[in-house]
Amino acid sequence: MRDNVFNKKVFIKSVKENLMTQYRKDLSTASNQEIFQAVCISVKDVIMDEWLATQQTFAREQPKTVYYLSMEFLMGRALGNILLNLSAYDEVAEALQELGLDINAIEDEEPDPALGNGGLGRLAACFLDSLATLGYAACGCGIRYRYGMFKQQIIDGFQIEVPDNWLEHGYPFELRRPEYRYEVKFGGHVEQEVDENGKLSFVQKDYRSVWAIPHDMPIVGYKNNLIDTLIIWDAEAKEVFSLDSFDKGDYQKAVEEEMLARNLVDVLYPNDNHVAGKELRLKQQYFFVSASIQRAIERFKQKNDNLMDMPKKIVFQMNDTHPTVAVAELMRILLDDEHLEWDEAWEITTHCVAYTNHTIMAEALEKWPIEIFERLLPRVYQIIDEINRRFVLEVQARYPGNDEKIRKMAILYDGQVRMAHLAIVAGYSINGVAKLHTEILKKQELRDFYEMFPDKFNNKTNGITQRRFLGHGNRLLAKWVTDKVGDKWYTDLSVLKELTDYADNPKAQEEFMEIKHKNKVRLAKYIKEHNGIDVDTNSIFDVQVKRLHEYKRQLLNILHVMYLYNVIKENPDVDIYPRTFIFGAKAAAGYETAKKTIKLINNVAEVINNDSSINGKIKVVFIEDYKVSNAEMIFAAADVSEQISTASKEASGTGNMKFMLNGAITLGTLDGANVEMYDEVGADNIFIFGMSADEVIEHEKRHDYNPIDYYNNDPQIKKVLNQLIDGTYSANDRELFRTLYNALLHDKEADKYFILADFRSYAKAQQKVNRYYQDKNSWAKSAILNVANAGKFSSDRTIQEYVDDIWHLDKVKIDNTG
Ligand code: DL6
Repeated sequence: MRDNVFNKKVFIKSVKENLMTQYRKDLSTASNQEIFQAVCISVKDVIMDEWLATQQTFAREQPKTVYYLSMEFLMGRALGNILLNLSAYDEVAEALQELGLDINAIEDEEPDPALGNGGLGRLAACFLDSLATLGYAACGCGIRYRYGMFKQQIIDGFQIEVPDNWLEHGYPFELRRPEYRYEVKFGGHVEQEVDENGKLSFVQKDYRSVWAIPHDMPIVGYKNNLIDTLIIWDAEAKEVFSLDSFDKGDYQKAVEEEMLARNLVDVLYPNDNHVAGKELRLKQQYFFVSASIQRAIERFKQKNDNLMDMPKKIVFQMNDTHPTVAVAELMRILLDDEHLEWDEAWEITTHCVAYTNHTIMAEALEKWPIEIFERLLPRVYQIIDEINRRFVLEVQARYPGNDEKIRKMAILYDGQVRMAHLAIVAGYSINGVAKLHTEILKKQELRDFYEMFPDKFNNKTNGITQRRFLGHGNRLLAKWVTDKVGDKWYTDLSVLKELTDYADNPKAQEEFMEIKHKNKVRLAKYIKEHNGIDVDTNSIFDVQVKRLHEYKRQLLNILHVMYLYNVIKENPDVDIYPRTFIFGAKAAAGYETAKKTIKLINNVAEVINNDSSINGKIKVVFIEDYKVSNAEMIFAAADVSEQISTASKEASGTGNMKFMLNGAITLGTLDGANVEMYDEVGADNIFIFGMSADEVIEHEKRHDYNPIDYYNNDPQIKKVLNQLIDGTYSANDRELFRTLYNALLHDKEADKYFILADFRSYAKAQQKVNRYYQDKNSWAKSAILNVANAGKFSSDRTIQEYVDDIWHLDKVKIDNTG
């Protein structure tokens, strides 16, 4: 079937036909966007067959399904990835070439569906890829935001946020499914009614509601004919108001419902590791969670009549606290719609929901004012109240007279609903995303819960899909790896270990560095086109790309660049191998310190890049609009991967893994998954610096850190900090960066992320990088060993662990020979 469609002739014919039927154009007149759409329609034809076959198999075999509930899915472009997983990439590239078209140019026509902020959303996307590839029944459930993560423009060094209208041309791979719509209700009040059997029931009255309309996106497994589904929910008004109903009492209601539907899914909140606490956000959460659970239960009931069997067929994985209202919504449906008793509903719920924690940043743990919750979701709130009442009794029984425990653990406390507590009380599994992170959860953040429910806690170290981040993003290296160890790595990344045999081989080293160089040339071209900066492709490409957050310490990196610049200016002959410092980061729109850091990076770039006296020894580049599609190219070109968060703060990181897989050497702290990367690759092939997590936590407990000491005792640090306020990087404006200066030295929690404490050790590690790179063989050896030891960090491994320990799914085989 596939062979036939991706046969060059057949494919070309189909693309031409699509151009004709869709646009009444031929190749000579069609735009690249139109050709992209035509190509996608041809590809979608193939997908449809396999998608249907998968759904039919699922319907027949009824495998247990994981519903991955996530506010964010940062999918990145689909076309290239789908072609790769269908094993048709080369054929389609050749076919397009015959038409005089470059597949890269066609791929560039696809908008990045940026329905996520960063790590958490991208992880969800990698997980779906792995679930489909490993042959499991999975359904991602999220929101079809009309505007995804904003596009970033850098104007005069400042970040400007531009709306991301990703649906402008229509998205070719989505399928609108109005036949599976569900009603989601907000507001009103709850009344108790007694039915004919004398049973008490709770009914929500005077509510406003919307339709949740699913749009299905295909998640194509790698060469296995299996296609899972990502459902993204759109909101539509239940009744479209019309002037006809002006005189009817329902006019006001119709207008409100129309407004509710219109605003509900308009935009993704652009905050990473931070909650804005907006009422609309809670509406979004409830909206997609309610619709997803209704869908899951309806599907279940089509083939099963005993709801008590639900845990055998369904698991809801709650991706962080955002979807944890699922606990109460599932209870509500089981109690009110399915008329189960509390104990039965609780039995089902507590065997169907599991929770992943992705952060220990206090500001990211969601809490909602009870007032908002009760007003917006009155029945759901009643249920949470009851869950809380029962849980508090449990705590009292376990710790009699210990009110402190209740204060720390209750779900409702101090006028707030603590969503993480709700998830932990109900969830049968609670996992962190890297070993260190899970240990911190157990010993610090969630210590009381761990003491009470030790068996619920487990670790699942994150992973990434090698198919996108090596197979698609770095085709040269992918080919080299396949030449050396065969192509099994596409589905079993542990085989990369066999590359160890090549690490010392000079020829392999040379080939490897040649590929790295070609990828650097590709990125340099992109930088030239987008930034107008010429970079030296023989320089070290030292890269930090990720969301901008103080704990990730982009500020440490740029302060070090400023320090290095001072060193070169003072001693022009100093031994510094040419280095290009590359940054890419979006800051949440309201996050002033983060935005100032972006401005600082750009201003430093402006000064350094234009100083001919340093002979181009160092350059600084800020890549605008960092996103999945340019990330693939950036990882491939990196020599050094900056993973320099304050130890204990980065739950895992996944960018670190993508760099490693592409043969960049990590310069990092012992934080998140860096710790496990260090264990895998060995101390000789990674540059570690800085305080340990325990040291950081100790300082935080003792409140004894004083950054001023570093300022006073280290003249070079002092000089760099003074340059923030002496106009060196701000055309004599002494105020522009004063907030950054104060944040490091004078604010209440000055240097909260220990930048000055780690500065010297970072600078030393950077010096090591400088020396090591000049020993070409050693560098190449270490880089190859990074690839060789990246096997553990495949999301296939992570997903298999979720399946074995939490989800217990059945493998499904799709026979699509028909
Ligand atoms: O688990 C995925 C990803 C981790 O790799 C990052 O370390 C962590 O910061 C991120 N967490 C979040 C939390 N979001 N909120 N809100 O994005 O998760």
